[in-house]
Amino acid sequence: MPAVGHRKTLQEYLTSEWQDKGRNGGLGAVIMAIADGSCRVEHQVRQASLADALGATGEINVQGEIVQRLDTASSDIFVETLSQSGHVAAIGCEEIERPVIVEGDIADGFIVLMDPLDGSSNIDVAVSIGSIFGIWQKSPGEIVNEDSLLRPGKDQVAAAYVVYGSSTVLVLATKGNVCGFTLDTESGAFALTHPGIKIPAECPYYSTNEGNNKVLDQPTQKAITLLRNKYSQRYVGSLVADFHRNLLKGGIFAYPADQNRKDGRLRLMYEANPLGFVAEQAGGAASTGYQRILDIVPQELHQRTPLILGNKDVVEDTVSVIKAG
Ligand code: AHM
Ligand code: MG
Repeated sequence: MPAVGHRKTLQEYLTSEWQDKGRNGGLGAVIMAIADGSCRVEHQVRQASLADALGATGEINVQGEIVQRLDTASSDIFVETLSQSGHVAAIGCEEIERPVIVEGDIADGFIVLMDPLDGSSNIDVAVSIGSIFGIWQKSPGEIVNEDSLLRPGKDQVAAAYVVYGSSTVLVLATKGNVCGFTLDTESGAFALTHPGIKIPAECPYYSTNEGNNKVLDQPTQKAITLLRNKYSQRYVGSLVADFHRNLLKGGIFAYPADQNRKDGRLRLMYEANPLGFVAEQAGGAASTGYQRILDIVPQELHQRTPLILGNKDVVEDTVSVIKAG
């Protein structure tokens, strides 16, 4: 008997919970395409070392970063499952320079922006990594082109991420609701294990790359010093894993701009927007230090942003220190 037992599977959850709320069936198909893709990615991640599938491809991506073989494999898998869902009109991907415009007449189509495998530096060393997705709905009759992907994060209809850790968990956020589903590797089904996620009021942790401290400006150094003096540090170096822990346990993640990364390190469309949406729906907040992440009107697909993410009051305090200068 599968470990899923009495728990609702993701498929059952989408059918029962979403139908009542009159949600468009297309969004459920997009979520199942993400779930199906992540099962395949999970398998590749677990088997990669045995299959000699680790290491770099030798290519540099549009971000100027070394492409890992699993980055490419994950990107290919999700482009395939999302394209075949019949409800995705366009896909933007951290690993692909130009958007994938899906052919065919998709009336109630969605636009998905994704980081197919987040945590590049941890891929080869068996440390938690993940996949991140932001989902927007196109207007009925809208002809989708490359510019159609440049939508602010506040217009997302849903966001999701999958963490491939000691267990594989898919977290799904829609307006006012965040739920987590754990993969039962025997049956291949995700089962509801974390209903109604809210970031705890307590904030035990801060997560930042302390090695960057010396290149931060003075106000940001001051803000990080305050976090350091108050909270315990936890930093995996995979945004998905750091965020997932802070979402469930309470915490703040900060990757600010610095002298070497004037626009920050992380990507607005693939990382900050989806996780900012999840955080807000769970009662948290996401900011650049000066502006709410979800209010940013994107100028280009691969743009970077500073990111301060997590418990609302701690994000607000940190932002006020940075703004005070
Ligand atoms: P990636 O999408 O290429 O993996 O890069 C993003 C990752 C995040 O997961 C993580 O928060 C950050 O880069 C870590 O950066 P650093 O090694 O500079 O601390
Ligand atoms: Mg990433």
